[in-house]
Amino acid sequence: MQGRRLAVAIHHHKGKGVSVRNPPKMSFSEMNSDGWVSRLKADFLSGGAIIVTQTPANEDGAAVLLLSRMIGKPMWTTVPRRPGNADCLEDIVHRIEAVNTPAVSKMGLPVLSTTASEFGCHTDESYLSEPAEAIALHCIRQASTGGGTILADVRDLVGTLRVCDAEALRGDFPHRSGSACILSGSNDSPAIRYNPYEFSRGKGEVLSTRQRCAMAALDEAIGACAIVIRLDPGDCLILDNRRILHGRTSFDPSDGRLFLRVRLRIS
Ligand SMILES: O=C(O)CCC(=O)C(=O)O
Ligand SMILES: [Fe+2]
Repeated sequence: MQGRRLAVAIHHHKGKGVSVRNPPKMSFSEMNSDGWVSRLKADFLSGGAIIVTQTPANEDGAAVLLLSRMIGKPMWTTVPRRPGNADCLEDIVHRIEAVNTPAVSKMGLPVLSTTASEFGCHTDESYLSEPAEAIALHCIRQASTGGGTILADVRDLVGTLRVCDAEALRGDFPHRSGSACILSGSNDSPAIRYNPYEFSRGKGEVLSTRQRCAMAALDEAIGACAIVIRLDPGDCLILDNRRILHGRTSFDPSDGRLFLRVRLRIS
């Protein structure tokens, strides 16, 4: 995207969303205790985010798949193949790491999850007719500095946006494979699909001035509400992709940062 800064100012611990600021944590090692799985589901559904700590940090993807299946149905999606993917249990576990030759999207831009660059707040698959409903991000290796996980709750964003901008975001925005509204749902239970990189380009279609202003207001609201948490190896973050935007700060590519990602359907 051109001329616009992403995640301008990240305020640590300033967001209003209690849930996203401090996602509930559960330990993988206690999985066999009574009610663990029901609590995992209930806490995930109420807060939109949960962290499972002490998840075995193996590259094979077995642990993140096990947790994902407790929440929903892992989805197979086409992502550019990258070195190492063959080592994953299944094609549905994606490696997120900086590689020497980043993958290139159909639009000719680097796929950010294969780079060490900042990846501004977004929801995954914003350009599909049915984006993933949840995603699991499992930290296998973390960077020494940077690589922080940026989170923003759509409920906080709606509380910050002017009504006219929120209204505009409920209109149709062109993206890579069609068009979709950015905001949906009721004011009490709003949903979002947003990727600034996707929605600022559309498929060659031009956004109206009103739409561009509304997106700028959304980016500003994200900058004001987003928080950064640091995931450590063994932490598996599970997010409601309709409610919690995520991103990550840049990091040193030589650090070998590796996350595994699974996308899920939960309904
Ligand atoms: O690197 C991360 O922590 C997140 C990457 C991401 O959001 C993605 O690949 O969709
Ligand atoms: Fe993502």
